[in-house]
Amino acid sequence: MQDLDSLTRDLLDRIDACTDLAALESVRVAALGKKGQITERLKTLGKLSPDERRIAGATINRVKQQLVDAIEGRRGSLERELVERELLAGRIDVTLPGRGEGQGGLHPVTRTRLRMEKIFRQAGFTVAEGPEVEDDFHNFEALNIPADHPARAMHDTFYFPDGRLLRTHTSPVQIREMRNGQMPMRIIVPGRVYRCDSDMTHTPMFHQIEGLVIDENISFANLKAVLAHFVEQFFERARALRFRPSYFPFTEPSAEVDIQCVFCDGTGCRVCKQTGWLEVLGCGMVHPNVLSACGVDPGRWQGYAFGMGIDRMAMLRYSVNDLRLFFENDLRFLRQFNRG
Ligand code: 2U9
Repeated sequence: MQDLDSLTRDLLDRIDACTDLAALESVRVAALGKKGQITERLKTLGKLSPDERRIAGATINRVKQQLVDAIEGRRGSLERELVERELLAGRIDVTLPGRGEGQGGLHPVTRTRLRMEKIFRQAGFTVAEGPEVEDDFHNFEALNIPADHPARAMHDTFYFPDGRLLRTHTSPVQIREMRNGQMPMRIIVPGRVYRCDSDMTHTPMFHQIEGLVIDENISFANLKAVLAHFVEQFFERARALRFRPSYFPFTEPSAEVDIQCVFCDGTGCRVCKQTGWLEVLGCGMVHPNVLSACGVDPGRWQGYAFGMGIDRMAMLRYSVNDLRLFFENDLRFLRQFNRG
């Protein structure tokens, strides 16, 4: 058994010399694995006499236990060293500044809508809202839009199978307000509207704001004053307005309104195509048929109405030359609008 003693010492030395867990595992396999040196010795016990086997067996098993204990002890200290090394390497520097939470912000179209609402509120308007899914009566019929009008065609309006539709303007909200509300009335209606249209300058969903004022003795002069005030407030500067005769089924007379170009002050540039004017609004005096459809007596009450695209006004305010940028939700684009 002399060589078992030196084998044991040799194995214990190798265990002590291990500097990592992988090396320790290979010593364990070499000693106690299926073909390990100690395991091989246990296999030879069968060749001995019962007396010799008892003594030799006890000795080898004692050595085996000694090695198991030594390996476990070494494994424990190697694992502790590893944890300590990792803690030291990954030490938390509590003096570092925090990473901070990125702050969200309002979409430029929302900012523009809120700006417009504020200006009109200060001018005595209240904000009204209504459903985006509408019926034929509120979206067309009551607005004096006849059954054969092109706006009613499938290629201009999104219809549901049951005949309802996605509103093509916010005007049905004014119809609902007039049929339920009290006169006089002074409202603006912002919201999403839908048209079956998609190209450089049109998206299937866009945002509109419309205004409606109904009172006694209302004239086109009141309309001009309110629009001039709005444009001055919105662009932070008085701008010349130009009214061009136009046609809408729900207003008579009707006009399209141009403002002096906000980029060149009317001298002519790329944005206004050298005309000095930008078309921004539609408006007119509410058609008597529309008042009648809402149970409002056209003999007593008159009104004016106007409408404009919020997205278009946001493009002018922020000098954005492609409408689609507002709908792609690219954070690199949107982050530019959240600086105060
Ligand atoms: C009622 C009566 C009249 C709303 C009006 C316009 C003119 C108009 C367009 C501007 C650009 C829509 O976003 S746009 O494409 N709108 O030109 N809208 S008058 O007239 C009404 C509304 C409701 C009861």
